[in-house]
Amino acid sequence: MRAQPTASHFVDGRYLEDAAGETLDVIYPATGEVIARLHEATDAVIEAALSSAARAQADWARMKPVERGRVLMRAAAIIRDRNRELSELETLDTGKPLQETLVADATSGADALEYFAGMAATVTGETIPLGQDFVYTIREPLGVCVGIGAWNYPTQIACWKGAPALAFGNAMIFKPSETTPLCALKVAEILIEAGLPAGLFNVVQGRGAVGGRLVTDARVAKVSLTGSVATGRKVYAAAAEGMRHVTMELGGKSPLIVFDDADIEDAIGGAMLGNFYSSGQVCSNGTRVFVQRPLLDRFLTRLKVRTEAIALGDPMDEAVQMGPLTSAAQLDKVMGYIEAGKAEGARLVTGGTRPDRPGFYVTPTVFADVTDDMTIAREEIFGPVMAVLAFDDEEEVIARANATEYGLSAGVFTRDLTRAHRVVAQLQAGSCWINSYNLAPVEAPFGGVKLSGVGRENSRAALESYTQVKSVYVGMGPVDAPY
Ligand code: TXE
Repeated sequence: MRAQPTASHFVDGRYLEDAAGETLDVIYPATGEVIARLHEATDAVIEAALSSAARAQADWARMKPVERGRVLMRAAAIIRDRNRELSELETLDTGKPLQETLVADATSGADALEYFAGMAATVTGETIPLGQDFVYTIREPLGVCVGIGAWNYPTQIACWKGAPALAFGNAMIFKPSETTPLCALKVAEILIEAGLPAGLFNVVQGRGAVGGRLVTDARVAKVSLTGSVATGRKVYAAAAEGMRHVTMELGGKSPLIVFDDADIEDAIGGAMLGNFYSSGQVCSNGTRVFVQRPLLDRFLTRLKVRTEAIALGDPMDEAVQMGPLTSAAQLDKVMGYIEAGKAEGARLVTGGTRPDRPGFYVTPTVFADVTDDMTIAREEIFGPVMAVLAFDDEEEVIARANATEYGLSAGVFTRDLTRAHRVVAQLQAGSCWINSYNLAPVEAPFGGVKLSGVGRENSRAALESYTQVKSVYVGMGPVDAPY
C-alpha cells in the first residue's frame, strides 16, 4: 500500500500498533484505492497515550519556556525541509491538489510552530500592588489537552492545536479524523526528531468513540475540536461534565458581500477562493455570495468564464487546481445539495456534474437566483458549490448576512473604505475580510461566534486557550484577624 505508516498510532515517543483495534482503511480520494490500513485505538492504546502524556507534561511545564520554543522551532525547520514529501502525503490523505498542499498545509503548520515557539518565552504574569501587600499572577499550562481534528486540513489542524499547547507547557493527545489519519503521525515523528520529550504529542486513531473516550478521561483538562456543529455539541457537553476547557472550531455558512463599486475581478477572485479552494472544503468559506444588483450580470458572466477555466484533475499534477472531495460520503452529500438547489429553483450557472473519471470529483458549481430560504443558502455544503444572491442596499444585506445560526466568517468587497468598516462592524462573525477572503495567517485570531464555535485559535489569543491564571496574594504585614 502506497502510504502505509510504520504503525497506526504514535505514543510515548514511538510508533505503536495494536491490531486488536477495528480496521480503518485510508482511501486516496482521487482514485478510490486503499492506500493504508490502520487500526482504531484500543483501550490499551488510549491508556498508554493518557498516562505518558500526564507523566511527560509535569516535566515539560517545568522546563524554561525558551527551551520549549527551541524544540518547536527545530520542528518547523524540519517540516520546511521536508515540505514536498509532507505535501504529497497531505494530497494522498485528502485529495487536495499538490499545487495547494505545497503552499498551504505543512508550511502553515510550520508557521504555527515558529509563531508559538517565539511566543513561549514572552508569557509573563502581572504584579498588582495593594499598598504593602501585593498580588502576582502566573500563567500556568492546563495540563493534558486533547485535540480532535477534521479531515480538510489534517497537518495544519494538528499544528494549530499542538503548537500553542506545547509552547505553553501542555501535553497534547491528538486524534485525527478517521478519514485522514496519516499526516498527524508525521507531525508527531518530526516533533520527536526535533527533541520533544516522549509522551508530549501523542497521536491516536479512531472514529468518534475514541474521541469520546479521550474527552471524558479525568486526566484531560482541555479539548479543542475542529468539526461539525453536531459533533461540537456532543463534545462540548461531554467536556462540561468534567468542567474542562474547550475550543470549538465548527462549521459556517458565511456571507461574502460584493458592493457594486468593488473591483470586480478581485471580488470574483475572492469568491472563487472562498468557494473552490480545497474543493470548497473549508470551514470559513464565503458560500453565500451577495452581489449588489447593478453588478450582478457582469459578475456572473465573468465568474462563469473563470470557473470553467479551473483545471480539475489528478491532484499530484502541479498544474491541476482542483482535486476530488475527500470522501465518497462527502461526494454524496454535495451531490444531494446540488440536486436540492435545482429542485428548489436556483439557476445552475455552471458545474453541478461529476466528471467522467474515478475518484470523488464534482465540477466547480455556481448557482444564481438563490434566495435566503433555499437549502443551499442555509446549510453548510462543504463542497465546491457557490450560491449567488442578489441584494439592493446595505442595511438589507447586513440583515440577510446575519440571518443564520452560524457566525464563523464574513467578507466585504467595496472601494468605499468607510462603508467597508461600517459593514464589518455589524456582521456577526469571528473572522472577517475586507477586499480579501480566506487568508488565515497564524498572527490573526481565528474562530467563530454563534453556533460556529467557542474560543479562538492562533495569535496571542491562543494563550487564553491553553493557559490558566493563578493569582498569588502576598501578605507583607501582620495578619489582621478579628479573633
Ligand atoms: O465531521 P465530524 P465529519 C462538516 C462538513 C462535513 C460534516 C461531517 O459539512 O460534511 O461536518 O464531517 C470526531 N466525540 N465539517 O463527519 O463528525 C471525528 O472522529 C469526540 C465542517 O467528518 O464533526 C473527527 O475527528 N469526537 C468542519 C472530528 O470529530 C468525535 C470540518 C470531526 O468529525 C465525536 C469537518 C464524539 N462524539 C466537517 N464524533 C469545519 N468546521 O471545518 C465525531 N468525532
